[in-house]
Amino acid sequence: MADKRALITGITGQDGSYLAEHLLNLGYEVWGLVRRTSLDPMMRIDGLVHPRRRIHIVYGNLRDGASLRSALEQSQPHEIYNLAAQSDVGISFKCPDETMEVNYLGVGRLLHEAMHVNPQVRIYHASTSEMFGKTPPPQNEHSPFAPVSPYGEAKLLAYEHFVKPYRDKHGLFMCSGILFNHESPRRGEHFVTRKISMSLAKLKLGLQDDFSLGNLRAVRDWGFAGDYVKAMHLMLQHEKPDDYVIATGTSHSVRDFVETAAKVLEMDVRWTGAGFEEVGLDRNGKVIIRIDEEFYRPVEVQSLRGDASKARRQLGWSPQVSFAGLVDMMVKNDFERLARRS
Ligand code: NAP
Ligand code: G4F
Repeated sequence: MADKRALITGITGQDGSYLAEHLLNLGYEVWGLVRRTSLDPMMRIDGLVHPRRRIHIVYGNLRDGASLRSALEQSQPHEIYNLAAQSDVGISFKCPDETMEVNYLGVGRLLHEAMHVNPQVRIYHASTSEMFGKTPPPQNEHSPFAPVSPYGEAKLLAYEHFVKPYRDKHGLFMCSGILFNHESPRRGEHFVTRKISMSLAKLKLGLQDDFSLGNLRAVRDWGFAGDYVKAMHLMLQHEKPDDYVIATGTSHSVRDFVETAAKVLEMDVRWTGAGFEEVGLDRNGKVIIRIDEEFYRPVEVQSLRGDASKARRQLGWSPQVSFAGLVDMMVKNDFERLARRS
């Protein structure tokens, strides 16, 4: 029997899959909270590394306190990783109520039940660089929060109204990871990096003619999800609970991502036109990328670049995969998978 049990909410998501693998490798007994409509948590883990029976499934929903109580009583975790969220910033403008319900109130429900079941439990909570919003880079733990999206607002409310008070007033061991964008071949297909890697791979294979993007000038600090889940675990092993920025410290625009990804497939992209009329052309002058207002946000976080020196100093954490390495990994994975199918 494993010495340590961990409960992961959001185990069917990108981070949940990498974290489950990491904890299983460390000898943890891993429990995952899933909804009735959730993906099979093993779908992202490919079923190769870990047999399904090594993840214990409990049903629950951050919208439902009783389900969380029952999941906690069943799993009796030493560590909880709260990764569950409505995690799509663009969708948060369309579904602000659901975003608040899960990303803000859901956190309160979980902490309330966790405190009741075991006040000694250690909890990681997934905060986000989206909370910095308008604050210019580089952003660290002392930078002011200034969210511009319902997603960022909900995450900030959860941090201020639940995470900090449960830690500072009620003595719960709570860490808030302020993670900058992290990606992987398991990234949801509606996030921009995966949309680009998939679309270019399809173009290369002749499975698609073109695709549309929104704001090419947005700048993000993109790291590899497999590196970032290790930081989550390290936070809960530290002597005291705290907040940590996790980032690479380098940033690139969406346009850079497209160009770097195209090079991996030996494709050229040449840009012409401006604003919504701008297009990306291939080497034969054919339009392969268009700009569509639909993919613009009502308000945009223009630029994110994190300073993770506190995590480096206190946790000994540093990212291992570079921007070029990440793009290469994502594009090749999509290309090879699609090529096998076609
Ligand atoms: P993701 O792939 O979108 O996964 C989200 C997970 O949340 C899924 O497992 C989903 O389960 C679950 N979920 C959604 N609503 C739920 C509810 N009401 N009750 C229970 N589970 C629910 O997200 P991710 O990229 O792994 O991100 C993990 C966490 O880190 C999120 O909290 C996100 O906001 C935060 N974050 C992510 C990044 C990033 O760049 N990836 C950066 C900063 C912070 P279903 O399968 O049932 O839909
Ligand atoms: O990939 P994105 O949708 O990620 P975004 O909005 O930065 O949010 C992600 O990172 C946050 C951390 O800062 C997480 F908290 C959150 O859960 C999520 O994981 O968009 C990245 C950028 C944006 O500026 C967006 O406007 O790409 C721009 N973009 C341009 N064209 C697009 C598109 N984004 C999407 N999703 N789709 C497009 O076609």
